[in-house]
Formats: sequence, C-alpha cells, structure tokens
Amino acid sequence: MKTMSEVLVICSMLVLLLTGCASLQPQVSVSEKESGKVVELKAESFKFEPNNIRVFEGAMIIFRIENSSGSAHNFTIINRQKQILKEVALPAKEAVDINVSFADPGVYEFFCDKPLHSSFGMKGQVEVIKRGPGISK
Ligand SMILES: [Cu+2]
Repeated sequence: MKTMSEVLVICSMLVLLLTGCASLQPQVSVSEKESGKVVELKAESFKFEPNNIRVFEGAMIIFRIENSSGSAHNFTIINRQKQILKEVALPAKEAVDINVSFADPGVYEFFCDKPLHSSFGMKGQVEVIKRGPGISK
C-alpha cells in the first residue's frame, strides 16, 4: 500500500515525463565576435534554460550555470562522438562557471547525469556552425 505522498511523487514524475520531453526553447545565438562570452544558464528540476544555444566553430563559451533548485544537479556536455567534453557538479542554490571550447561544427548535447533527470527534460544542445568564408581574421 503506497502512501499518499508516494503516489503524488509518482504522479508528478509521470507528468514531468510527459511534458518534460524537452522541446527546444527559442535559440540563443552567440555571434562570431563573442568568443569568450559568458552565457548564463539556469538549472532547475528538471530543465536547463536556455536549452538551445548556437555558437560558431572555434568559440570558447563560459557557461555560468545557476542551480536555482534545492537539489543537486550536474552539467555534462558531450561532443559529436558522444565523448564527455566537460562535466561539473551543480550544488543546490549555487552558481558554477565552466568553460567549453567548440572546435568542430555539429550538435553538442548537454544534460544532467543524475538518474532519470535527462529523461525528465534536463537536457539541451549547442549547435556549432561553420564560420562564413572571408570573415575569419
Ligand atoms: Cu538534475
């Protein structure tokens, strides 16, 4: 026999599972000139905001990730070969800076590595696009 609170937890997780199948938010773009820029991310249970970022190849981005929730989370970003590029613990109610360099064009996925969090929607992507011809100096 499950207690009422257990049932509530299961129900809210099901709702999160259904609604949290993270659709991408409007894209946040970092221009070619803004390599080294600080991009602020908010981590909540269970999402990142923004979760859809676009940068140019070769950019280095400093993610300032603020965990506004009361739970510990994590930020893991992988390259296109699914290898971990960077990962950092996100303690509750703290902000953490992490810098990531995006060498090659493609889609880099990021997520929270706590059990089930990414399936609840705690994930996102960085789209790395090619530099235009003649722009690089
Ligand atoms: Cu998490």
